[in-house]
Order: sequence, then C-alpha cells, then structure tokens
Amino acid sequence: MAEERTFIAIKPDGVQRGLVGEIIKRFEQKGFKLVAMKFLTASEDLLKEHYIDLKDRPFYAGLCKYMHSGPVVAMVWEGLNAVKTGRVMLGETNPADSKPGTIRGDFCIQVGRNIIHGSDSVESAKKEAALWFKPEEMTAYKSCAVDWIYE
Ligand code: DAT
Ligand code: MG
Repeated sequence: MAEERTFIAIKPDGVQRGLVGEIIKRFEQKGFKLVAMKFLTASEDLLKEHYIDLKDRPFYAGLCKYMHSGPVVAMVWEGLNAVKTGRVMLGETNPADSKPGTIRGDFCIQVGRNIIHGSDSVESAKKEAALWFKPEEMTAYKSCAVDWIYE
C-alpha cells in the first residue's frame, strides 16, 4: 500500500513562474518519495495521449497547446495513498474552488493556467507514469526516512 505511485507534472506556467522548488518541496516535506523526474518540453503527440480522455471537450486543443508551450517537470511520487492525497494537495481543477493551503489555491487563478497536473486514480497514475517514463527511468531505493514516516 505504501508503494502506491502518482504522476505529477508541473505545467509550463508553474515552471515559468518559478514554482518548481515550492511544489517539489511540498511533496518532499509531506513524506512522499520521489521515484522519477525529468524536465522536458513534451511533444504534442505525448500530450494528446496524456489528455486522451478529454479529446471531445472544447478546451482539448488549447490545453494541449498550452502544455506544449514550454518545459514541464514530470515526476512520479510514491507513498501511502499518494494518488488521493496528491489530489488533495493540488486542490480542485478550478483554482477558484481550491482552498488556501493547496497548490492551486495558493498559486493560481484560472482553470486554464492551473500550474500542476496530478493523476486522478491509481489506474490513470499507472498509465501516465508508463507514458512519460521508461521502466529504467523509475528508480528503486529505500528512503532513509521511511521508518520515521510510517509506523
Ligand atoms: P484535473 O487537472 O484537475 O485532473 P481534468 O482532468 O478534468 O482536471 O482537466 C485537465 C485539465 O484541463 C485541467 O487541469 C485544466 C483543463 N481544464 C479542465 N476543465 C477546463 C475548462 N472548463 N476550461 C478550460 N480548461 C479546462
Ligand atoms: Mg485529470
């Protein structure tokens, strides 16, 4: 159970606005374990696939264009309930509905510039991690803090 993984990406606006360190800090300080990370401008094909479930929504093309407009930080974080807790840390899809203390609640205003992506289920986390990372890019190591984070 502690090995649940979630795919998190800091979007181009989060990168441009200098929020990379702040966002990584929150996941680190929570106690989640970083297992994969890369910095890249994602191809349009990758982004279209990443958001394939939204292909019929009116904002799909604009979403893919925005995500392709600059580099992103793609990451996989691991820990107990990492998917659900990760979503709580992000806040709601629309920053206007996100509580202070959440990443979207603290750092952004509009849904189309909501600075961060997080998987919405364990199944989509698996799919997304496999889309963005090769198996050999996922690390395997024991965190020295594990016995101080879990009882
Ligand atoms: P989330 O990113 O919270 O999982 P989602 O998967 O429903 O939300 O949508 C993916 C992204 O698409 C979201 O982060 C921002 C954008 N988006 C969602 N709804 C939108 C809307 N009504 N108008 C513009 N962009 C939207
Ligand atoms: Mg989503």
